[in-house]
Amino acid sequence: MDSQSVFVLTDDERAQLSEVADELAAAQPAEIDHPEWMGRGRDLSAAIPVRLAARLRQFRHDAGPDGSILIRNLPVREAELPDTPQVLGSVERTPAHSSSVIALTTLQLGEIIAYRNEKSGALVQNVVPVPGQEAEQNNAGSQRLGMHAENTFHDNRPDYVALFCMRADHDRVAELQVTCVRQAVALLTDADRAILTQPRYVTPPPSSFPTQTASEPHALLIGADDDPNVRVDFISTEALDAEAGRAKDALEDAFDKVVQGIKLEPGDLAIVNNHLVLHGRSHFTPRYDGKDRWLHRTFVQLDHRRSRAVRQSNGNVLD
Ligand SMILES: O=C(O)CCC(=O)C(=O)O
Ligand SMILES: [Fe+2]
Repeated sequence: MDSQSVFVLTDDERAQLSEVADELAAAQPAEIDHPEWMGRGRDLSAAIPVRLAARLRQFRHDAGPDGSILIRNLPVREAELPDTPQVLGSVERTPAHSSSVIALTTLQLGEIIAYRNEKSGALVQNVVPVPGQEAEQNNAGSQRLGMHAENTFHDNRPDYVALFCMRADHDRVAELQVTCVRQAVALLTDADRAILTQPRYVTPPPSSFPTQTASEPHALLIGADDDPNVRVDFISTEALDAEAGRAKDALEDAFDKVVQGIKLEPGDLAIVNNHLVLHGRSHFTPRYDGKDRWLHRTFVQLDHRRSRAVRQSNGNVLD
């Protein structure tokens, strides 16, 4: 990654953030999804180390050449962690130190959101391997997970996806893979770029969203010619005609050429701009012994008004 995409907390900053996380973890009512707990989190997000807040502020303005940031040396109390969960749809409901760290940091970036149909609408979610799900193209699997923008089908896709590592995989081979459209588009022909900016693609919802319908036809490259956004999920986005399909294949090749692997370690938080970056994961081998790879995940939205019509009572969960 570009050096500006990696931000390492000093040990003093880590201790400061750890203290703020303890305060949030103790806030009442002890329910992450309660509006009052989240409200306390917004307040306390102003007390994170100022250098980290400033870096997040710059990242919000411009996500840089990688479109993502890797924050290292965040506090994780490894000795106090419970076993890695092993169930489908695993989420955090009761505040703990680690869930408070990701909540504080990502509330400084924007509003944390979730989807009612996914992970039961919980605002802090777990990414863990689940027995029997190994081959599934979702975050409970452990075979290679294809490159995707998060919730590509949805009109209110998250602006950022944040992944906070508490445990690495046993063999230390699992890589979060990220690939940025800012590097990929330079590898495309003008003819392919022109096709990719036309609404010649649809993306169906994943099985976890049973009540949702497929997207309207959409382009894969959107906005500024010299710095477009990307909207594609190579697991599920379908071309509507053969020529559009060939351009999608060329786009996938371009993204594959500039992909970067990040072996997340405990205390690492990767935040990707979901308009510029596709993410996926390499293969790894879970043991289901309570010590498997374990990430917390949050989604962040910048303009909360944009989704108000699908959020009841001005809450943080989208229908
Ligand atoms: O396991 C990972 O590193 C990423 C999984 C993923 O795509 C997600 O949780 O959104
Ligand atoms: Fe994902």
